[in-house]
Amino acid sequence: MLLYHRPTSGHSYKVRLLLSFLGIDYDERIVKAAAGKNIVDPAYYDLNPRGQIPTIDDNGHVVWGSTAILAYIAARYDAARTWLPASPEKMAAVMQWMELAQNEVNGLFLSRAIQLFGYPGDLTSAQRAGNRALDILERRLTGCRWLAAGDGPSIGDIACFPYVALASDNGFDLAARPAVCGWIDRIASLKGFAPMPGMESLLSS
Ligand SMILES: N[C@@H](CCC(=O)N[C@@H](CS)C(=O)NCC(=O)O)C(=O)O
Repeated sequence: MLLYHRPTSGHSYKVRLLLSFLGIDYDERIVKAAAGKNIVDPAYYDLNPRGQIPTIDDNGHVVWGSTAILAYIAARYDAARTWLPASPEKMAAVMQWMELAQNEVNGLFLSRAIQLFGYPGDLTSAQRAGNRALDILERRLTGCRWLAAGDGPSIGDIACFPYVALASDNGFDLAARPAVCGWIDRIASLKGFAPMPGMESLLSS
């Protein structure tokens, strides 16, 4: 498998984290960025029409976007189907949290990207969405160990994890959300966990 990504990209890190949990080796192509935009060869748009990362090429089968890639890898390579259960009810429960990851949690991404990487955007509305994401997660995780089924981690947890775990870097108050902090620690203690840049402290906590 070939992964197009950048080490500082949290969306790409979701894919790297699942591959790490599953123990799957991959090759990589680093896509460089300037002022919040990927510097991409025009041919890259044949792989990913949005010109974004992540994208994977799995033996000639191309998938773009972290949600689709996580679902593809879990369905194809996790024989036990723990990361994306096959039952319609459990699969839907996981996909609900993937939806949160692409909506409210994306406010955490945008806040970070605007402040640290010069992305264009409305910081106030990104922060509002980010705080809403943290409040929704805090409510869910008060009394639940994992986002979806409750009996183990899923790609829903992975999809929400990166920008939540990095949120205190750019002004969000994680200490006020103890259930979210406990969930971050639970993910960081799973076998195969590997941090992205900015998360190294999780290894020692
Ligand atoms: N919804 C997409 C978002 C991907 C995304 O925004 N990637 C960023 C890097 S973290 C990117 O490629 N930004 C550069 C650009 O949009 O040109 C996903 O989940 O894969």
